[in-house]
Amino acid sequence: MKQYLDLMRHIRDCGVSKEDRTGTGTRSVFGYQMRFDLAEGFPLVTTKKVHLKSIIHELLWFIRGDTNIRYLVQNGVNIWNDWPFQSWLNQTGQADDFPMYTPLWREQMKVFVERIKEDEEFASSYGDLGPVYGHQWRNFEGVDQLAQVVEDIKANPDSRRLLVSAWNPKDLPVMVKSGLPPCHSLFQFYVTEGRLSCQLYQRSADVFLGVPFNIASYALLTMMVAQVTGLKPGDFVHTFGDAHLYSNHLEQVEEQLGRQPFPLPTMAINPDVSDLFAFRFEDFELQGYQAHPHISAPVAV
Ligand code: THF
Repeated sequence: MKQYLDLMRHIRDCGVSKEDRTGTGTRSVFGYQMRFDLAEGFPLVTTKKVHLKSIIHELLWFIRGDTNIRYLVQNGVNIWNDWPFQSWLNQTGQADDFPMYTPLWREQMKVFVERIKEDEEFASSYGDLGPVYGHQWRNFEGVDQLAQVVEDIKANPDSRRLLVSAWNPKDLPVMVKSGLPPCHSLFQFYVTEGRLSCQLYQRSADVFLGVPFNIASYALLTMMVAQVTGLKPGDFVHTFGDAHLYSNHLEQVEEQLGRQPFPLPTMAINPDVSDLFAFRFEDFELQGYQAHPHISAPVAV
C-alpha cells in the first residue's frame, strides 16, 4: 500500500490549506490517481489496523439499496451514526445540551443508537440518511443501475458505458438535509482479456479516515462483480477531486508515515455465489492480514 502512503505524503507536502464545510480546516490537493492491481493482493491498508467488518457490512448495505442506519448498527457498524444523531439532536431541540464531541454527546449517542436498534418506528423516523448511495445504485429515478450494469457487463463486455452514478442532482437538496451528497460519486467498469477493472471518481476524500474504507470497499465490489460475471478481477483505479487531510488528523498522519507497510492480505470469496444480490457477510474471508496498531481520529461532521 505504498500508493496510499504516497497520497498522504503528497498532500502533506504539496497541499494548500483550505477551509471547509465542517469548519475543521484541511490541507488539500485537486486531482490525483492511484491504481491497485487486484491480482497482487487485497488493498487493505496495513500501516494501521482497518476494521474490515464495517467495510463489508457497509457495502452489503449499499448493495441492498438500504439507506437506514438500522441494519448497520444492528451489525455493530457505527460509521454512519454521527449524521442522523446530530440531526435528531437538532430536530428535537437537544443540540445545545449536547455540544458536539463532548463526553456528554458521546453518551447521548449511545442512547440514540440503542433506540435505533430496538425501536423500529424511531429508526424509520430518525435513522434514515435519505436517498444516499444504496438508493441511487438500486433506484435512481426508478433505474436499478447495479442490476443493469451486471447484465451489461455480461452481454457487452466491450461497452464503454458501464457506469453507475450516485450523483443525482435532483435529489441533492434532500441529501444535504439528511446527510451528505455522495463523496464517491461515479464508477465505471472496463473489461479486457477476461479481467474486470473498475474506476471510481471520488469528488471529495477524507484521506486519513475515509479513503482506506473507500479503497477496500470498491476493491471488494470489483471482485464481487467479477465473480458474478465470470471474469477475473483487474485493476481498481481511484481518481480524486478534492483530496484532503483534516487539520486534526495531521499528527496521526505523521505517525502512520513513519511505519513500514506489510505484504498485502488476500480476500477469499465463497465461489458458489453467482448473484450479486445474494452475497452475505459469511461469504468473505480475509487471509494473512498483518497490520500496525489502529490509530484513531475524530470524524468531521
Ligand atoms: N465524512 C467524513 N468527514 N469523513 C469520511 O470518511 C466520510 N465517509 C463517509 C461519509 N462521510 C464522511 C462515512 N464513512 C469512519 C470511516 C468511514 C466513514 C465514516 C467514519 C471512521 O470513523 N472510521 C474510524 C472507526 C472505524 C470503525 O468504527 O469501524 C477509523 O478509525 O477508521 C467516507 O466515505
